[in-house]
Amino acid sequence: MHEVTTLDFIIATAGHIDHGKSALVKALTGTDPDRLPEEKKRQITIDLGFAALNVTAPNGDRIRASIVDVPGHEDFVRNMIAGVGSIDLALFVVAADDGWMPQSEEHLQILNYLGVQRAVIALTKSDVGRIDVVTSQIREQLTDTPFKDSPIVPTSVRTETGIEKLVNTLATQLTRTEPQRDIRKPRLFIDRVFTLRGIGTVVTGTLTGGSLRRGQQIVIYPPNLETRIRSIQSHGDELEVAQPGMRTAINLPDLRVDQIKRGDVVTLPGHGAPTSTLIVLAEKSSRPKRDKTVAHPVKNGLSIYVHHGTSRVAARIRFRENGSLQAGKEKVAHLRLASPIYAFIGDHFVVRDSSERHTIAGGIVLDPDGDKESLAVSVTLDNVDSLVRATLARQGFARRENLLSKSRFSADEISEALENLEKNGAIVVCQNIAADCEFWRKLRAQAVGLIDAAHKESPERAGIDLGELRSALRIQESEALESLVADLCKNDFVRKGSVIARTSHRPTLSVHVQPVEKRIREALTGQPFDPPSRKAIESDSQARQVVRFLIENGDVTELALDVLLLRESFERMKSQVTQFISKNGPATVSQLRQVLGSSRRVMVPLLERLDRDGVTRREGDKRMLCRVRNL
Ligand SMILES: Nc1nc2c(ncn2[C@@H]2O[C@H](COP(=O)(O)OP(=O)(O)OP(=O)(O)O)[C@@H](O)[C@H]2O)c(=O)[nH]1
Ligand SMILES: [Mg+2]
Repeated sequence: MHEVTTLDFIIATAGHIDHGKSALVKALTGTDPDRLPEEKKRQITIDLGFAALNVTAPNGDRIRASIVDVPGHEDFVRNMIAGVGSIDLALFVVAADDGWMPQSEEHLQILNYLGVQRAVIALTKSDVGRIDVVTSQIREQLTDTPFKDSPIVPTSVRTETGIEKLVNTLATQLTRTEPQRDIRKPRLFIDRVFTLRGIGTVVTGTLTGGSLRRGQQIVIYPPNLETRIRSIQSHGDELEVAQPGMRTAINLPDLRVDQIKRGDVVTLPGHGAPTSTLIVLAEKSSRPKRDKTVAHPVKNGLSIYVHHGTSRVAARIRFRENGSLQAGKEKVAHLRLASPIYAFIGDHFVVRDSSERHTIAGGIVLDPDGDKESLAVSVTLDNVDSLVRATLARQGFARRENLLSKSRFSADEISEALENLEKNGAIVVCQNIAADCEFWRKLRAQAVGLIDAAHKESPERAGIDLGELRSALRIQESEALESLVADLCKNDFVRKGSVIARTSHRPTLSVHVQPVEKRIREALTGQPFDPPSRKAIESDSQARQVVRFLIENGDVTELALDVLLLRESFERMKSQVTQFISKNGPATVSQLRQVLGSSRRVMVPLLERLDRDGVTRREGDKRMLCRVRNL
């Protein structure tokens, strides 16, 4: 037996001005979507209107559909696009008396650019029109579009013809529509912001990608405002949780109305940030156009408006292979936006000209964090495995938690893909880093080359400093270096403090500097407790190299910047100091200096060192021994 479920969907109207969209919404739902006084006065729709349609599907499922009613006037296409950004089904309206008109065409293209796959066509004003003629005109117009097989239902709000049939047709279509996915990355593109007395700021929008809960901490991008949801409503009903596919109103009492605007996005923190440079796959419709501006290719470097979600942003478009974008073609392009947007991989957008009179192209986001160097290849955007591989192939590597965070896949789906791909050897996963195999192999080989070169060039050194390795490899992220080092240290390499070396590497001085070493050892042995200053010993670069080697190897102790002692001299001094004090009681620097035959220059840092090491303790101008702790 079929279990009855409740499904939430979003329908939006579309179609030329005066073709009867709002009248139809009223006939379907009882709600007049034209709510602004100016709309009532001018009898046109200016901004978005909303209504609820609850129906029972033929299989018994309850369908809660929200209808977004859009304006048809050419001056308000911008508002129309804001209304159709995240919809499941278009209610495409063509009046039987007028037939196909300019905004029928423009709205169709907008829906296509936004990837809307389903539509029901209402042939309105059937009481005054030519049903057969216009029906075949519509069929012809829809050839080669995703709506080519969409049902056409003649309606009239005057005679109430076809309204019931339209409701049933909508219900049937929606039962065939996949409900919106919950990937735990909710996004609510804000379409209205207002304030209610005693309640405060309210924002509304269509929820996609995940649910929002009362009391939840949210962030609004791009202004980057963090706040809590006080309450949630959908079509006037109080809700604990709003689901994807719901028209949603949320009360944000801690924010002022002027801090938020249409186009901003409500989401959860932790999934990337808005950006203003994007890599996209731009497309231009092949539909024949008499209007030159629309038919004209999109030129490289053109100033445009990008409509994404409910936002509209000025931008400049540049194509990867220069040239321009011809009708019927698609091209990878770089968008530089005047202000950032919060876009995901796979998001659709619409491009309008800078005068905002024409819809000239559309596209899909390939990389929301793209820069010029990382111009993308086209990939299968709906397959998480291929998206992971392509992203890593393009970027080289990524931190696991950042990988595809701005995509239409959940964190679990991405983790699973990483595991599978690693198992199959298609990618490398090391600690927190996921990397492209070829990239990682090259990076590793480069690192090995640098380590070997360091051993060869400076055999006296313990290895290569990690900071040096990082800058030579040009790795920005410290986590990537950590993973690389961990990977190298699995075999053949070893990390010692901030240095990495081959396990087999034993620091040695090269033959030609051995006389220098001899001279230095002699200098330090001559007067072991009061040797010459470091400056005197490090007379040239070879001497400096040897001193560093002797310090790294522990043969020489660096007491102070300018005071070097042979390790054995240091140990002897230490034991003579302790012996003297234990025999004679606390002693001054001067006493100890005389007993040991040293100088203040050496004695002061020596005693400070012994204090630090917990051997001696200073009291007044005397040193005493620290009590030996029973360990
Ligand atoms: N004869 C007839 N007139 C209709 C019908 N539906 C709507 N109209 C009339 O057409 C005019 C426009 O209707 P609206 O519903 O406002 O049209 P719209 O498509 O919403 O217009 P915009 O939102 O401005 O694009 C109104 O005067 C309606 O009374 C119909 O089925 N038959
Ligand atoms: Mg209207």
